[in-house]
Amino acid sequence: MTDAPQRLTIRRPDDWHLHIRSGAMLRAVLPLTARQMGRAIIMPNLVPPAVTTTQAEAYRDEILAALPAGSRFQPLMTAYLTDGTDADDLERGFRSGVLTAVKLYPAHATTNSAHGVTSIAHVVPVLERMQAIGMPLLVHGEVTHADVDIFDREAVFLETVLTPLLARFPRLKIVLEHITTAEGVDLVRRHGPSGRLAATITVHHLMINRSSLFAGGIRPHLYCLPIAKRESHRLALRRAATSGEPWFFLGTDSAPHPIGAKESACGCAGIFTAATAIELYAQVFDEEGALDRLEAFASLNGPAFYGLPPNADSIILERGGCVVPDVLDVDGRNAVLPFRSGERLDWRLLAE
Ligand code: OTD
Ligand code: ZN
Ligand code: ZN
Repeated sequence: MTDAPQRLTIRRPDDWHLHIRSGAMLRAVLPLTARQMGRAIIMPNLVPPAVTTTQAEAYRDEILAALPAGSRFQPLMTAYLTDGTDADDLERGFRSGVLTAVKLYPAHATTNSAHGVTSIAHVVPVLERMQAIGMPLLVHGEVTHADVDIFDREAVFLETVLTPLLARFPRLKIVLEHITTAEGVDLVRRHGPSGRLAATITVHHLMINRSSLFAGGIRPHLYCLPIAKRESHRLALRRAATSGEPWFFLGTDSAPHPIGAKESACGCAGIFTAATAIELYAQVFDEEGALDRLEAFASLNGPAFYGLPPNADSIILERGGCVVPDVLDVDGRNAVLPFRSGERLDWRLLAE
């Protein structure tokens, strides 16, 4: 115990998968991420979704206007792929620096994904263009057919959609977002070395399994998509995240909803981890005896995959802990419940 590090200095991390919404919710949640992360890939599943370069640019301007004074946080924008997406528009957005990537949601796979792609066949010309210009495709990897069990949706997607996609587009850069299964880990390991496939891993999927959703009663705040899987999958994800392999990196998928929308007869999917994201990841890496690999996962692997430099500055984490805020007020009427609300964590991010 005596040689356990008390302090950890790492390059400033980035969040390669984040939902921050718009309006009052954006203004409430954004400062929490901006305090920790240098950059974040901003998910486009607004209502209505950000589909075009112009819409992504307007959303970026709203985010920049909501940043605390002096913040150097950089939002990296994505466009929501639809059956009707215009390849010329995406290319313009990518070349002008407005767009970093394109997001593929199978129609109805998750919150606000009704406009998603109904079949890969409909977007072949767009994917060909992205492959040609080196624009990454970010994938929500679940099939949505009602006859596929919710716990099997990722594994079936890997087999029936992603594997053919990898074969059809051998040079397209793909990020399999928020992986939740051992099968996902295996596929990324298989294709990671060629530089065309990587995965983000959320901290909640490193911390909870499907039994956690029903521990002592139904736990709506632990409901997210893809849904947490059984314990063996959680352990495979922990081994992957802490392995140091460059094709796994940090993406919280922090997805805030008002408490009333979660605690409902039909509660929304999404877990809000942004308030203490890096502290939660640090705890997992510490538990796995892998604190020396946190920096690669949180701060180096993501930029390398996206072809960006790591952040120039650093953060300091200190053992001794912090308490997760109880609730986050949004606008006096709505509030969000952070993951592990009110609980003590082992690490604390030092203020600048
Ligand atoms: N999953 N909730 C949301 C998105 C993600 O699939 C996702 O990326 C959301 O609320 O936007 C969720 O459970
Ligand atoms: Zn998703
Ligand atoms: Zn997401």
